[in-house]
Amino acid sequence: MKIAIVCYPTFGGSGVVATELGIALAEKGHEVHFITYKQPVRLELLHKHVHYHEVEVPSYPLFHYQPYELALSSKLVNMIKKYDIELLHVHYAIPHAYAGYMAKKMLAEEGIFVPMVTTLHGTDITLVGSHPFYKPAVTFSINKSDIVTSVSQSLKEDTLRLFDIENEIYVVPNFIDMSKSTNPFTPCQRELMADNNEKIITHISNLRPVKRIKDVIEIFYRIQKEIPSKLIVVGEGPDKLSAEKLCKKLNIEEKVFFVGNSSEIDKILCFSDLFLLPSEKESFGLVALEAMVCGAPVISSNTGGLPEVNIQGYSGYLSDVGNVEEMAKNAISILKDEEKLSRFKKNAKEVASRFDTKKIVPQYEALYKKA
Ligand code: GMT
Repeated sequence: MKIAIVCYPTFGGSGVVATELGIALAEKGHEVHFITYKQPVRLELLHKHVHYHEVEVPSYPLFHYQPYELALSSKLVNMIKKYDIELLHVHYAIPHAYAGYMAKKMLAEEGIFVPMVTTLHGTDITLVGSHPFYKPAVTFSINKSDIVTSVSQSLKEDTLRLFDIENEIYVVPNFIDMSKSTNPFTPCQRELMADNNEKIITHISNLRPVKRIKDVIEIFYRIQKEIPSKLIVVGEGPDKLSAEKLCKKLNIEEKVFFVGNSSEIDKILCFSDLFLLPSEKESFGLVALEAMVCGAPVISSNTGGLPEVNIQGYSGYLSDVGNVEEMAKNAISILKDEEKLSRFKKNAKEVASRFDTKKIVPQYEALYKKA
């Protein structure tokens, strides 16, 4: 099948899922065309079935806001015609589903029918999409999609609660390539970050308020009082500065490394003993799955789709949002007991295997056929 994928090219989870899906589809023989404003961070164009088309938005002084949706829908029309694309899969409703629908309508005028699959990822529904400024357009574009998917049961329920949805929503969970977890080419250079007697705790996110980075620091502060340990924070975002200040205030700056964005998180996760994700909201928590596949148990909040990914008392522990005392207590209970730690590491990998690419990608293919 010839498939066009529209996504955000940045470090966000939706872009990562879209990119990994495109790569997996190409490996299965589909012809995949990524259409976005920058080459997605995890996309290497070293595959004969993978193509990338950049959306350019020429700036004009009259425009206070550059019309990206307009440029995207025009690009979609041109690429769909040029490459005889048979299916359009848009990730993140805003503005991709809206632009995709406009492209569909323009193509229909020329007698070309292209079905559109829209995947809802989380913040497009729970944070941004439900705002009154966007809600009518988001409702419209979800209802006009030929197939709608959500990355968790929890996100499906949120969507049905927040919007007037007439379409069926299919739950297709995020996925992970299990073969990467046994990649012998990933060196586990633990000694670069910590001494032998220290545990390594990791957090990865875009450091936005929804990730509650302050809680990450508070949890680690409590852990390091009892267990010799280091914290690695991966990512860039608006809350980085205040998190650094908090580390200074708590006198733990020497034990916390802010390493910025990374496209090689598997190299960091391979030596992580524990992963922290105390988010305010999380439709799925792809990063928790990425940690689990590398054998890191997860201490998370119990919000949104996280209980569908992190299994209480098995792959980690879940607590109410903001309950840093309990999160720290649970983290310590795993880290101080070597037998428990290795059991939880094994369990984390086992749970991750339930979300293997091989099990999930066929679900998307079946929906493409239906569309
Ligand atoms: O986590 C973010 O803020 C980025 C955001 C995105 O759309 O890129 O992530 C959302 O989509 C991910 C992939 O489906 C999910 O794993 C994340 O849980 C979800 N984030 C939130 O719901 C806050």
